[in-house]
Amino acid sequence: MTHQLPPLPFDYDALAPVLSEHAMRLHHDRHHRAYVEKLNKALDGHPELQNVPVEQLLKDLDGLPADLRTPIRNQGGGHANHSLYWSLLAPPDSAELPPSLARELERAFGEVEAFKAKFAETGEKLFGSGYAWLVTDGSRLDVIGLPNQDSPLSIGRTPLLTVDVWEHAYYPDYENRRPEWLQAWWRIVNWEAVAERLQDARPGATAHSGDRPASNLA
Ligand code: MN3
Repeated sequence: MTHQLPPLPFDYDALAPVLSEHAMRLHHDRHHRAYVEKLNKALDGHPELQNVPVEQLLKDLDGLPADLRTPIRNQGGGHANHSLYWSLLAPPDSAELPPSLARELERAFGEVEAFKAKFAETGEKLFGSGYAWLVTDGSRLDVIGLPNQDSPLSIGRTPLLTVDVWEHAYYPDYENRRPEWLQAWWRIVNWEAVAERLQDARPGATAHSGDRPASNLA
């Protein structure tokens, strides 16, 4: 049993012109695949952990065998973060912000535009590679930046929305213009998926207790 690269939930060209087919093939088929392969390699010597969802492993890095902590954090994080990321994207201008989610964002950040400004600024200012995140601890919403492939799950937060600001995520289409990428990116956010995740992250939610497994364990 090994982790599998999940197919994109849309066609490779579905996000154009925000992201080109070329950029999506590179990002999914090369970068995401590499994380999955390295994750499986790291788990080679630990058959007892091969069936554990990667999100589960990320929630307790300190509880892992010492030789697995760094590979799970980096490669496991890379797999979980990309799987989540794809699920939060949709064809340009196809998704509307559900009123319920808009209200939650207003409650936390004053207004939706203030949330967007904080999120974009967090992505712009993140030095090097990483992601900007909208997270919850079960009650309040927060925007944070995390470096590399670090997952909010490892610090006890449930991720609701994220944008990849590794150069590989935007360089083919935007070169070094990260702010331009972060501006265009709003057009491909799958707001329904974000609202669903928030719903599931609430205490007492029945369907899921927070995150969803990214890994195909079949
Ligand atoms: Mn990436």
